[in-house]
Amino acid sequence: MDRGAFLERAREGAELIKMHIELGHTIRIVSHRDADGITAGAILARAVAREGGTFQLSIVKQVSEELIKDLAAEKHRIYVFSDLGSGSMGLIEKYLEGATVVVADHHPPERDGFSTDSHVLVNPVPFGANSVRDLSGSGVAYFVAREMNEKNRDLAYIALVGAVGDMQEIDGTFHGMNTDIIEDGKDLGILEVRKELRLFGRESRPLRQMLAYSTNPEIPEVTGDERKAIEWLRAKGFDPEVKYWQLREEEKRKLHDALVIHLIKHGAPKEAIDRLIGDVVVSPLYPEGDPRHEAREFATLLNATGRLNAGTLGVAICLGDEDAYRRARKMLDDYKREQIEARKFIIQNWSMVDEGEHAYVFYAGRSIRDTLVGIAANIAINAGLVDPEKPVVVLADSDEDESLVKGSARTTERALEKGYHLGDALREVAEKLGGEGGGHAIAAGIRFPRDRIEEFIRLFNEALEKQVEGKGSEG
Ligand SMILES: [Mn+2]
Repeated sequence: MDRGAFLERAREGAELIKMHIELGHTIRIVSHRDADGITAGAILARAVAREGGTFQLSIVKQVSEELIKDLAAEKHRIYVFSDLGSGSMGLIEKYLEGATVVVADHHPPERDGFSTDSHVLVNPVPFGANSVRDLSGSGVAYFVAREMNEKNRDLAYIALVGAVGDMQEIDGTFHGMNTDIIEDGKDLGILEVRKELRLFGRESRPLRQMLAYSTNPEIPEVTGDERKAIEWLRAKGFDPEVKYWQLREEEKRKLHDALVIHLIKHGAPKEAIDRLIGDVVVSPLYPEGDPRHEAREFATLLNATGRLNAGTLGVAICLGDEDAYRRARKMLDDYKREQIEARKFIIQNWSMVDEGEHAYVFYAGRSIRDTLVGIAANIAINAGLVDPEKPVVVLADSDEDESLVKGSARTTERALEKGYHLGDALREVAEKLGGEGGGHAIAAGIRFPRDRIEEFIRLFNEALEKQVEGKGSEG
């Protein structure tokens, strides 16, 4: 890729942001809610603050026409989008015409650039980069920040956390401009790239879990079975309770060798073996054993805050806020506990379910949080409580509005073959019940008045019946 031309573009974006800071305008930052977007937002926020500017930041799931209209109504002079925006250039031009806009993103853009000077697309793809491995959204934000001020090189580790969150090093090595960020970070002594075991849990999981939960690659006869992981580790002379970071260098090598031999013996593909040991980014800014010490664990933590609609808490963590970190950890622990309790509740109370011709409907009242109904529906399927050819809906009282219930429908590929489309069915039913619904064929959601659950059960079964009949008449 043409790094020089890309950096020139990053400088244009940086100059615009600095100009508005000097004019005293609030920099309106909008970023994506995954780890890449959260780190990108944090990098831009830090860069603005460093110049003495003020910012307002939102972490969002996606860009929609609604969002851009709302942003336009805020009447800011400058908007900065990170890790998103490249697919919404037309909408941005339409609604944010009079404002300055910088899009710092890595997704393939609608066009190679904007048509006005006040809008700048900073994106490495038109310069020949591969969007999935050469640079992430946080990396683009990093280069904009670095063009604003050389001091922002101290954000290199955060930028790489975003890159790892987007799995830019999925084949085991960093590529493209990600390697430039690594060099910056090494120069400053704030990060290190080691050739290590790339399985999740280097800092926080005992080896038995690190191996048993390994899915990329899978370890034959070990993945998915903690007891076997313990046996395997003991047989090779390792303490299953120890964490990877606690191993001495020669112990790490011994573990790598044993795993490679195990994979070869079980006929694992060469790519799986190559991926096992590779680039692992760690930072001395955090103590060993802290999830923030290693980029993948850090990224996983940030992803979780995003999914729990607490992306700005993730941003605060990136900015070094210890209190935000403690709050996020507690939130995740609570969330995990709630998931375990939801699982227990649904298994113990499954007899309350309404089983119709085409669907199971389970009303959990307040016993399951409304944010967990999708997970609960999956639990019912995966725990074998249901016929896998029949869709499942779990309903719970809405946290926000007592008069409503929220529901999620889930099913299996096998059931879809009968002609079901859960999103279409829930949209249709929601219209009749005065609610809102829709989604994918296999997973969908709905919200409607709580006093209409009986009707919902009837209408949903009818809607699915129609879909099956429709399918039958096609053939
Ligand atoms: Mn991204």
